[in-house]
Amino acid sequence: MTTLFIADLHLSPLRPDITACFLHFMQTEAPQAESLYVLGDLFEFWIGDDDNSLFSQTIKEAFSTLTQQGVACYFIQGNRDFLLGKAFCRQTGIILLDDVCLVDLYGKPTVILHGDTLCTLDENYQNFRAKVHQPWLQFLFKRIPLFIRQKIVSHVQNKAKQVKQTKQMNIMDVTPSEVVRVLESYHVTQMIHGHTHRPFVHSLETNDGTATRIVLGDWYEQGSVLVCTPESTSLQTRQFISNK
Ligand code: LP5
Ligand code: MN
Repeated sequence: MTTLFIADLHLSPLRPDITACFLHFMQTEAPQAESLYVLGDLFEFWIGDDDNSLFSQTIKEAFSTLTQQGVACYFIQGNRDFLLGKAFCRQTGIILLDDVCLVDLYGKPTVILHGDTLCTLDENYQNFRAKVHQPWLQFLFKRIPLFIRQKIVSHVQNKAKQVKQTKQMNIMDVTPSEVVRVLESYHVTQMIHGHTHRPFVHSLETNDGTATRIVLGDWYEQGSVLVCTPESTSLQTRQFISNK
C-alpha cells in the first residue's frame, strides 16, 4: 500500500526533460500506488481547460491512463494552475480537492495544501491571489480567446517575476504562526505542502503536541516524490532520464 505526493513540477513544452521524467513516473511508479496526490503547480501555467495543445493532451492522457488503471488521483490547485477545473477532471478522472483538505494517511490525520496561503507575510502576493481567485474575473478570463489569454498571462508573469526579484527570501517561506494556526484549526499534527521548493521534514510544537510539516520538492533538476506507506514516509528524488 503506497500513497504518492508530488507538487511543483512546472510542466511546460519548454522543459521536455521534466515532462519525460513525469511521464516515466506516471507509467512505471504511479500505477503501483493506490493513490496519487498532486499538490499544485503541476503546470508552469494552466491557461484553462480548453487548452487542447498536443502538450496538454499528453499530460491529460497520462492521468486518464492512470485513473483507468484504478489509481485514485487527487489534485489541489497551485498558484500556477488555479484555472484547472471541472473539464480537466472529467477528461482525466482526477478529483479536484478544496484548497486545504484533511486526509487520513494510513491512520494519521493530515492537512494537505499547496502552501502559498501559508506565506502570509508576502502581502503583495496574497493581494494578487485574492484578485485572480475572484469567480467573476475567472469567468470572464476563461471566455477570452486562448491566444489573447496567453499574451495576458505572459505579460503578468513578466511583471510578477520583476516583483518577485525584489522580495526577501524569508517572506516567500511559510509563516510559522500560520502553520500552527492551520494545524490547530484541524486538531491534527501532520501537514504536507509544496510551493516553497524547500523540501524538508520539519518538526514543530502545537497545542495538540509535536507536529510534522513535510515540504515537497520541485522538479527543476530532478523528480521529487513523497512516498507514504502504513509504515513509513520518505521524501525521495528521481533522476531525469538521459537522452544519451
Ligand atoms: O510560483 P513562484 O514561486 O514563481 O511565485 C509565486 C508568486 N507568483 C505568482 C505569479 C503567477 O505565477 C503569475 C501568473 C500570471 C497569471 C495571470 C493571470 C491572468 C488573470 C487571471 C484572472 C482570472 O503566483 C509570487 C510569490 C511566490 O510564489 C512565493 O510565495 O512571491 O508572487 C508574486 O511574485 C506576485 C507579486 O507579488 C504580485 C504580482 C503583481 C503583478 C501585477 C501585474 C499587473 C499587470 C496587469 C496587466 C493585465
Ligand atoms: Mn506554487
